[in-house]
Amino acid sequence: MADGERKKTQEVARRAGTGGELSGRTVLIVDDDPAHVAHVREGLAPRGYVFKEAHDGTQALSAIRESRPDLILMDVEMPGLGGVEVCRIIKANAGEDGFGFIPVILMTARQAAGKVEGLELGADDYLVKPFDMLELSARVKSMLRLKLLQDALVEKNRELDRANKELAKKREELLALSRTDGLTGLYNRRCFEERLSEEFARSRRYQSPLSLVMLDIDHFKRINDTFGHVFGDQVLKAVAQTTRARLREVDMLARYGGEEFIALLPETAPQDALKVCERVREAIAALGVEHVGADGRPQQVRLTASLGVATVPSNDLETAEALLRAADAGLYAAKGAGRNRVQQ
Ligand code: GH3
Ligand code: MG
Ligand code: MG
Ligand code: MG
Ligand code: MG
Repeated sequence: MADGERKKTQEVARRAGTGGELSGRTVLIVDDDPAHVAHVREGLAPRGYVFKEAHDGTQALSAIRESRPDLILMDVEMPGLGGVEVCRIIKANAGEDGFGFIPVILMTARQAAGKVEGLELGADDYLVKPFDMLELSARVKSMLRLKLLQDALVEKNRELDRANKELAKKREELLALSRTDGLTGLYNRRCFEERLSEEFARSRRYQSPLSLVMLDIDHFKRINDTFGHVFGDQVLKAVAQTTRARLREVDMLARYGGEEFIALLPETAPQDALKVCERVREAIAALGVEHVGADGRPQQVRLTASLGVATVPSNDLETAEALLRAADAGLYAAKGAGRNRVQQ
């Protein structure tokens, strides 16, 4: 029910001296006999509930859908859809995406017939007409208390669910953060090393080629010294982006250290790895990173990088460390041979 309506009813009940957390709760009375509905309403009136009425099972179902009552008082014998059948439908839809838990008190003129069946189907209580109004009132009260407790539990569960989801998200974010290099957004060295040992093992098992590339920016110290550290950082980002764009999705690129990058190329034989490295080298050499000087004039700063590459399986590379060392040796040789080149 609408908050406004509930407040108003609570206020009325408070003034009438009934008050309490139960006033303003919605009670749906279902009976094909209007006189009986009126009788029940009258009997419960001092409690300050909000009443809804239905006069057959079908009406009852639409009233439930519309007003989500906190309690249903329902006649068993009605033309068409009977109370027991409606009860069955309510209880079959008691899930969170259905009606939720709504207590049902069945009312019937019959003595024992239908009583057991109704309770078996999930009716929460049972009254035989004609009943004592004080007893009805007391049972309604206790059922509503149950409903309130149940609602609180459901709400608590939802809160827990939300908190759990939030935690899982945070965990994911932290995990991603722990794998990422803050400046370039590439994987960091630790993450790379984990992946290297996995890929190395896989390459071993399936005898599939695995290439490892080490890339180091040439004379990076000069760039820093000439244009400043902040600009140097921009260059690192540009190199990271350019290199990443030249690799395949399955290749892993990481920042290995200051101005050193490292790439893992699964299923890549020496000749293909060379081609990839050449492509990367050319792209970096063609890159111009814009620097705006103190005089406000922009300038395209050019740079180059050297690359070393090694591939397994190979007779003399028995471990992932050996593969790393071989690529590093290639890089060292590329530097020695004049930089801006690839060495296998
Ligand atoms: P070489 O061609 O032999 O590689 O020369 P180099 O100047 O690139 O090599 P060196 O190892 O002498 O210098 C690397 C420089 O990279 C020194 C260091 O200050 C700088 N550097 C390392 N990490 C960062 C960083 O995160 N940002 C910036 N701007 N500079 C960095
Ligand atoms: Mg009836
Ligand atoms: Mg160095
Ligand atoms: Mg360098
Ligand atoms: Mg270096």
